[in-house]
Amino acid sequence: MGKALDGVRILDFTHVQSGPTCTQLLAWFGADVIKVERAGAGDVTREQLRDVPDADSLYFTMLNHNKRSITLDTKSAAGKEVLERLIKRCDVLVENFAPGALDRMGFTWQRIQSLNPKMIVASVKGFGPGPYEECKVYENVAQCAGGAASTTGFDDGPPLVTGAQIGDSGTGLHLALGIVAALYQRNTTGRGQRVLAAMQDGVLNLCRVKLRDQQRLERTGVMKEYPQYPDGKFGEAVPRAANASGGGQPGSILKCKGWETDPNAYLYFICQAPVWKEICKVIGKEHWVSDPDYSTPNARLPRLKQVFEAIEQWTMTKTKLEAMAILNEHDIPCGPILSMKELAYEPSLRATGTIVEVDHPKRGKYLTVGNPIKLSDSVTEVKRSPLLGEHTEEVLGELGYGAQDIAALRSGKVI
Ligand code: CAO
Repeated sequence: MGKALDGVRILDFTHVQSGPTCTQLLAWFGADVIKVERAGAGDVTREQLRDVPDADSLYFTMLNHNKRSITLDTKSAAGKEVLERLIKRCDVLVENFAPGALDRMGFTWQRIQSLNPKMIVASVKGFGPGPYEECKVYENVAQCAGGAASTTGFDDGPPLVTGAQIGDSGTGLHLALGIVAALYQRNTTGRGQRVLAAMQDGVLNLCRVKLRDQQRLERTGVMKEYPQYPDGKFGEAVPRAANASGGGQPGSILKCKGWETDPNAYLYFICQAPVWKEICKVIGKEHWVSDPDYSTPNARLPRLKQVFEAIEQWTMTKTKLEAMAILNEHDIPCGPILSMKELAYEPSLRATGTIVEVDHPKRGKYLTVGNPIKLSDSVTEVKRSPLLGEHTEEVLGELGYGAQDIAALRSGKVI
């Protein structure tokens, strides 16, 4: 069976995390992704956070599966010529350089269009047009500038960044969707277009519910599902909500058996209104079903602290997985706090290809996260990341360069 993006050629000028996340997804769906790297160095992440001497780091390998790698000095005259041929042959150019780098290389949008009017040029930048557009941006800068940090953490503590890479990988996901949409539109227009995913915009999109809350706060001055209600104070901006649920059903993280020694012996408990009766039964508070102070969601809002304290008295008598099994029998939504160790060895994630073991010639076997998006007719097979320049000769051959030309490029340090 073919793959969804068979025949799509991607000129991959990405590095670090945000851009590589995007092109890895496209490669998993079957696109031919040609990663262009500087000879001798390559993507800076090849050597960042190394755990095996002289082998590509997990940082690099886990973001660059299913790609081909060529080395090319795109600032040299001969390198620019190779790049021109690549632009003419590819469908999409993806880049996440600092602002202006592609222009400085001599490849403006106008120039690329004149070389290949069908080409889609997709970019990750830190900020969209405006006062900060020239700034370089990394993950946590985006989390702070996109509203995530100011709304994450405990009320009495500083802003917090989250381990989920919503700035980098999140924006890579947004960009991938933009590219697929532009490819689809090209079927009718016959033309390429530019696709921009700014990291600030991507994070803000993922923090959409907090902009919802900002407007609710401005209108009513209070948000009853936040931990600041009823005893604390609300200011002018959405406060940090600790572990309160961001939706219409209150929730909280509760201790489970073993919490004193196990930092992950916790469970997220959602106090979903339709199963209130079952919750009361499970925790032994049947009288709350008819008690007017607790029987309705609105009555419970000022008493959420007491409600969750009572539920926690029960969860502390069970391990997180025991509690989950019992709660699921009653259709009560909950989530165990799973550690990376537990996820790495979870058999069901291995069975679905969400966690995959990959073999690498220099570093041996390692685990990675496979394609989280499953297409029934385009199944992802995760292939190891390329060594630096592993496919240079193969790709140059496809571009029409003969053995002598390639030798000349090599001796001139262009590749
Ligand atoms: N041959 C020759 N030169 C090359 C090349 C190649 N194959 N590949 C890259 N270069 C050059 C670029 O042209 C650029 O040169 P100039 O500065 O002279 O124009 C230079 O290498 C460095 O590129 P850069 O500015 O993108 O890299 P940096 O390390 O200084 O900055 C980063 C890194 C991530 C801060 C910046 O790229 C950025 O802000 N990107 C956009 C936002 C983004 O994606 N951030 C997420 C990164 S993941 O946390």
